[in-house]
Amino acid sequence: MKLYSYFRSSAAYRTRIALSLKGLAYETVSIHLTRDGGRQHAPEFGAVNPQKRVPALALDSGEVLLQSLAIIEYLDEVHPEPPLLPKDPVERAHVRAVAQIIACDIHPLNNTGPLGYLRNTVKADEAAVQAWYAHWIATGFEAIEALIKPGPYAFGANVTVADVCIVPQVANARRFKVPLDRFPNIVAVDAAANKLPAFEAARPERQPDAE
Ligand SMILES: N[C@@H](CCC(=O)N[C@@H](CS)C(=O)NCC(=O)O)C(=O)O
Repeated sequence: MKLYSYFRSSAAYRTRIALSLKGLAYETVSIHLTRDGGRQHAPEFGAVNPQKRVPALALDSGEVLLQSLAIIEYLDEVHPEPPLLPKDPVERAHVRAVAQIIACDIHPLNNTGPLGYLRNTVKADEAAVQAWYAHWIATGFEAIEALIKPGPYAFGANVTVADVCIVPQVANARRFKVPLDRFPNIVAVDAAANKLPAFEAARPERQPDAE
């Protein structure tokens, strides 16, 4: 398999964690999201992913999968061990809710496109962009803090898609110096997950394209 990735992309980071947890080998194809105006916009990559974003996972069959949560659920269905979603439908819904708070409600507002729009079109200064970034993380994290209980992972003794999404979002928060002292559950879950080799291997600084 080939993972179209960028070391700093938190959506790619989620996918790398899932691949590592499943023990699956893959080749990294780095798509630099800022160099040359963003190499995701190159026609060759558009032919792989018409949405021009990472991650994309090219299967050995040549089929290309998009969207981190769709890719992760595909991996979980085809390689069920270890499971990343609980069997109980209610617990599955709780896990997916936390994953979606991050992937659907926090991350899209803090993504490259909206931040570029704030800077270049709205003409917001860096302090305003930073405040925007911190605001959407804090809003989403307030909900997640109330929904999880370190056990040591977000939903008990087994890693789930919730942890797979929390760790990269915490890394983004730290990179942008967003205070996390109001979120002890999230910080504890992040620390527990990061002790696992699969999470360690997926870290941005461990990637072949890390700068
Ligand atoms: N919802 C998508 C988000 C993918 C996404 O937006 N990736 C970012 C990097 S984290 C990207 O490729 N941005 C490039 C751009 O917006 O031009 C997913 O979960 O895979």
